[in-house]
Amino acid sequence: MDEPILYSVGDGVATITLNRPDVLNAFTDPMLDALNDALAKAERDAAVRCVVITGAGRGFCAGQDLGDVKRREQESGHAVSFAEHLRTKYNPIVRRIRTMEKPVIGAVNGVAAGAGASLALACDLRIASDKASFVLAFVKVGLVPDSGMNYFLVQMIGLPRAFELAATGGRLTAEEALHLGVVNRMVPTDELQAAAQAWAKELAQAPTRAIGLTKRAMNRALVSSVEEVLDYEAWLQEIAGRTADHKEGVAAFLEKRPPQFKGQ
Ligand code: LHQ
Repeated sequence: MDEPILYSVGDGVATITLNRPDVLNAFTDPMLDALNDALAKAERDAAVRCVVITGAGRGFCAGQDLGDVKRREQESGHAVSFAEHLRTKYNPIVRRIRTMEKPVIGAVNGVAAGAGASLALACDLRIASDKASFVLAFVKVGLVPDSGMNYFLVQMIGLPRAFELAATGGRLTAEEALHLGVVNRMVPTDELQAAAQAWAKELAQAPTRAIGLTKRAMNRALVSSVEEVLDYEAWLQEIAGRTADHKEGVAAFLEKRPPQFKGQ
């Protein structure tokens, strides 16, 4: 059987591919576990300085595999606890992406629906194929947006638009998502993987510690006062100022040469 998650590393970039293309990479439990393991591996590996998450085939991810939930309920004779499922399977993935001190790029190759759209929005950056779309599918099956969707989408596009999409199960095309700032870049489908890898490689050569600390700063800023942010920035800058990459950046500037950052 094909692995539900593929993992490869090259040029400082870990590429994680959701790999159930026949069902648009809908999530099963083994796949969620494998995704969490792959993210943990990328997080731990100092040679990995940027992560790309993408999908095999024509879809990015269609969210929870609805057939799988039904099968499990039939087999066990009782309802699956969605709260437990989210707390043990989905939330740790979202949390890991948000707290990992390396940039994570979502290379959205096609439709991202339900929790698959949440996964895309949890990434730090998104590059989308012009054929990609984001579908707030939850309400179509009588569910609430989950896996961080309520947080990310409201942050990105504001409450009125986010609520309308969630309440109607609406779809954002790649072009609309680009216009609204939900995706950073949009490219033709056949250029997506090369463009995502080129971007990731560039980020993998940047000062990784500073990027990781920036991620911490911005995560915190979303839930803090200006006063708290100012203080936290000072603290983080103390850490960044002691890194080898800071010293290298300054030396390279003064010597008028390109810097060689090592992620340390
Ligand atoms: C699928 C799926 C799928 C199984 C496409 N499952 N097979 C929920 C519950 C519990 C806890 C955790 O959190 C969640 C959060 C969620 O994620 S809820 C939302 C779950 N996802 C959905 O409701 C999306 C369902 N899929 C769709 O609405 C459409 O497939 C989209 C809009 C994604 C794509 O439409 P099309 O491009 O027209 O493709 P398609 O519908 O023909 O799908 C292709 C195949 O993939 C098809 O199989 P088949 O054997 O007919 O070729 C679908 O059945 C299968 N598939 N999504 N979630």
